[in-house]
Amino acid sequence: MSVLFQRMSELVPQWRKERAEILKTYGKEVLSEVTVTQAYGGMRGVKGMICETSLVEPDKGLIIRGHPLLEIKHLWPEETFYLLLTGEIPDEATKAELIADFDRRAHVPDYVWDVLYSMPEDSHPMAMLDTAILVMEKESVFRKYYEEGMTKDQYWVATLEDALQLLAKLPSIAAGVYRIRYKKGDLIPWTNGLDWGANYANMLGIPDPDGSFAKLMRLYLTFHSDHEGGNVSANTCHTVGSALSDAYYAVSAGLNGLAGPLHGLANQECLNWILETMERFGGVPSEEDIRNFAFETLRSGKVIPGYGHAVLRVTDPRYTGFLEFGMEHFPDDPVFATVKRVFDVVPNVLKEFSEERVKAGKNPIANIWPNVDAGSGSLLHHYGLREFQYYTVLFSVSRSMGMLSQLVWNRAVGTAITRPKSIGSKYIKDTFGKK
Ligand code: AMX
Repeated sequence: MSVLFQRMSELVPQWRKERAEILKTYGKEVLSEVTVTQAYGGMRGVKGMICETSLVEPDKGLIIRGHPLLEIKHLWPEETFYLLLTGEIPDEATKAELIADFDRRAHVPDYVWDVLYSMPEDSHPMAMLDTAILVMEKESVFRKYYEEGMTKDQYWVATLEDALQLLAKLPSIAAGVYRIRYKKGDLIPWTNGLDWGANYANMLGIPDPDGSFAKLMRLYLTFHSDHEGGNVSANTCHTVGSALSDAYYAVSAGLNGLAGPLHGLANQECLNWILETMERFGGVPSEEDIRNFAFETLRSGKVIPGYGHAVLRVTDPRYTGFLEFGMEHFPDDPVFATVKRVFDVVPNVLKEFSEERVKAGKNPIANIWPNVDAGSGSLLHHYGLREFQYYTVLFSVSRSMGMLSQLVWNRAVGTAITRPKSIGSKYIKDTFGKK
């Protein structure tokens, strides 16, 4: 048995005990009240689900299992996945074991490539990725064992097995999607002994003479891995998984949500805005140029992409980490230099514009600081990865770690099927109209 399964076998009974004690002691306490605005407004801020893998604090950003992100940015994705699952950072031997375990599981069945090659040439890369995951559903050991009468206490074991199989194959599939969709030539095979992030970087086929693209991929995969449980992809994966649909169904569903423009697509819009600014001013714009262009964007009724956040109220630490990477590796890259200069200017522009909005009776802009998407695209652009539609696939490979570890945890503690109560507008008028 691998160290991961061994450690999980020790932890799962503890988690179950803790859950039972919490429910017994605090089961009747009230966590959240829900206003009518929240019910109409995407349940924003309603505390109604449990997620142990990570937390997003408005004033700190992403915290994975108690570790603020920038304190663990050195972790490789394998270590991040182990941390998400167990709450512990693995030692070097365990990390090496995980890398070897992915080697054993990395082979992608031929039928996946047949399906991908037969999809329309103009398919969206996210549709290709999600289709590939779904077509592999027949490999699910969870479904197989469930049909054979597996007992509930074994659900997490079969789910973890599915999770490892899927994760090991995702870099090859995602890189394959890139090479097929954008006609980059033959597929590049998985290299045994190379880690998950570096393997993905290598299979994309992006030239990487100094190995820094592989470093970026490791950072990127760790940074996007999880963002607590309520975001669209995690929440969708959780809901589908709560019906005991297996990991292939659940992750594919979650990624279909990530494909939406309000979720995983934002980073391509950010890069577009940066490139538009550069095109307008013929290179790296001055601070004054950026200020004028930002106001022009806002006054035309558009948002400044990459700024603002539903939860965060400070600079996203993931943005900070990416900025540090760019400063270390290519501070003079014009697109990166523009991103940095935008950061020096746009928060003040948004502050002023927010004040104008308030005077006009509109909502303030709750967060004037950059989110993760403000900078990541410029780093990918530097390495020549310029097929913007593909960026969400990179995000997907990473976010699958978070979704899968949440799924395993939920199976381990036996979270119930999701079933919030919905009401109609009549209920609201009847109930509150009488007041
Ligand atoms: N530029 C202009 N206006 C903005 C703004 C921005 N960057 N951020 C927020 N606002 C506006 C909102 O559109 C809203 O206007 P409205 O009341 O007229 O509809 C008002 O400020 C209040 O919104 P909020 O409470 O500050 O934000 P929110 O929680 O409703 O929305 C978000 C959050 C991210 C959708 C919003 O900040 C936005 O559109 N940002 C730009 C797009 C972006 O960067 N998206 C990526 C998010 C990160 C991710 O999930 N990948």
